[in-house]
Amino acid sequence: RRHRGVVVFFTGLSGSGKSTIARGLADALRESGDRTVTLLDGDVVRRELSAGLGFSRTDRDLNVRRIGWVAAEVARHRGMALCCPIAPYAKARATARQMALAAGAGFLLVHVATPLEVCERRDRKGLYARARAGLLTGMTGVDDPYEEPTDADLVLDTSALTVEEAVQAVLAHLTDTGWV
Ligand code: GGZ
Repeated sequence: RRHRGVVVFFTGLSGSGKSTIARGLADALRESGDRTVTLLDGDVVRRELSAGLGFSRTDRDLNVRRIGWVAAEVARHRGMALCCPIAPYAKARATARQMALAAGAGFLLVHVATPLEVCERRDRKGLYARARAGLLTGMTGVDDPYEEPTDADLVLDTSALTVEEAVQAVLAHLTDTGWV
């Protein structure tokens, strides 16, 4: 049977584990192999699609809208697109969902709800430390908002799950809902 396209949209704080889970999911899906997977990775998107944008609300919304649009185009052609921006604003996430549905595709919002204190303890890039020291302003979760999703299809907390378990949870959900 030919699959319909689907967008898996991960949202959560910096350091919550979105990209790691998305990469693991992409690998798992490519291995089982009956559909094409496009990973719109955060760093690559910021470099290739949203070069020049910063972290104001306007720029974040534009970044998330571009990601949502590209993902919807991928899904329109029956691909699976994985996106992992912070996407802190509910309205921009809703727009991404609408664009996927308008393209005749499915949309799965995965909230990677790792607590701020855990993200902050990881602080792989040192951004939280810089924000706490007042050297960086507008850091999501510190002095910039993150609107908790009320419409998540799946909620994962990577302080309670391994990456592998988180990937399996998304895969199980996709299987249960008929997307893979
Ligand atoms: C949040 C920031 C900021 C600020 C730089 N706030 O952990 P990272 O480093 O690799 O992921 C974060 C990334 C966020 O970019 P997104 O495109 O995902 O954000 S949004 O959806 O809001 O457009 C973080 C880094 O960029 N970063 N400054 N002020 N994260």
